[in-house]
Amino acid sequence: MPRALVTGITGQDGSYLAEFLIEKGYEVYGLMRRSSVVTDQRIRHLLGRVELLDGDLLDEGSLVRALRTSTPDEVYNLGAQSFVPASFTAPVMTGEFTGLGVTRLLEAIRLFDAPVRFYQASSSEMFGKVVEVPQTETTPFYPRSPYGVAKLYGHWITVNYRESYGLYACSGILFNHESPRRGLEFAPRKIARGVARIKLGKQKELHLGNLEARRDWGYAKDYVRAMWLMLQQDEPDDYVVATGETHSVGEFVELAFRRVGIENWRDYVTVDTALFRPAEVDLLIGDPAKARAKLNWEPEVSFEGLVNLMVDADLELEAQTPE
Ligand code: NDP
Ligand code: GDR
Repeated sequence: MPRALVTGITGQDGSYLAEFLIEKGYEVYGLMRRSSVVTDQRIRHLLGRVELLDGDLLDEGSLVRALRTSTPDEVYNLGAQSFVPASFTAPVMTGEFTGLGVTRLLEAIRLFDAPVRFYQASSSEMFGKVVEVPQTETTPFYPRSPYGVAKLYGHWITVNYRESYGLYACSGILFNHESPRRGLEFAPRKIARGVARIKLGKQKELHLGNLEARRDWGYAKDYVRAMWLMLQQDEPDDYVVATGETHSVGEFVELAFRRVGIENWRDYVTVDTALFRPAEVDLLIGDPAKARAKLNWEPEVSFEGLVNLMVDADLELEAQTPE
């Protein structure tokens, strides 16, 4: 039975990846940091099928212990401070979690001295103020937030450990991916939930920031499959994972309202400049040709399919939740 250790198992991707690996017959271990509040909502249905280990990307010793307990074949480093606006208000902490955290884990793996395969959750935010359209594995980086800068460090330290120590280490440059399990503060989930609540009469309007920004949005379940595929190849490498389509935040809003039968969506949306970022990423669109050719990976859910499934899920959830 192959064994995997997943950091960030309580997050959106961690929960889908854990499900995917269990289905593949893996013994799954998840690193979970202590909290005074409950953080296992996304993996509660998996309790008993995943082994949860106490640990924190800030604490090297806890990473060493997690490796010793799990003796993994594969390590997926999904843990991070992943919300871009929070990185502007907490840039140093973001650097610690999202940047240096990668080195702590890589160093723990190097000293553990076993043939572990490593996946790093890198991000299209590294392309930031894009210098090439669409973005590929060879597009130069230009991050626009402390988060993007921290992820860039995580990307290069992964490449460096591969080249310096021969570690099987891959950096997956994943573009935005969403699901009903997405955190409430990210734009697509905020929109899906807001639209559902407006439809049900629980909310009057939706406050959003920049509606012009464009993203390449996919479905999280499709993207965790790509993570796993990267670790099954003969040689470690870096891959862009994207749909190859770009849409504006405004388009996401329009489709979401349409899903619940509301066409005059502008009547319900207020643009709040307080939600604008100090530096914005205006346009992202990835070219997944390498992932398609080498990993045989294809996204299965379209942009409209994603909007619809997210709105439908939030409608169902909100209908069951008393105010
Ligand atoms: P989430 O924000 O949903 O999950 C982040 C996870 O990291 C949570 O489990 C969180 O734990 C954990 N975490 C945070 N800080 C620490 C720490 N110090 N030590 C250990 N664990 C920690 O992110 P996603 O699931 O959406 O993303 C997964 C990864 O992929 C992240 O690294 C993200 O930056 C990256 N990424 C995401 C993309 C996306 O579109 N979703 C695109 C590209 C990259 P807790 O529950 O305790 O907060
Ligand atoms: P992003 O995702 O920053 O791309 O990072 P997010 O959904 O937060 O923003 C996408 C775009 O929408 C605009 N926007 C708003 N964003 C939020 N959060 N809230 C709003 O009200 C709002 N209104 C407009 C933003 O300005 C932005 O342009 C996500 C994260 O998951 C990262 O961890 C990951 O690395 C990247 O995707 C790829």
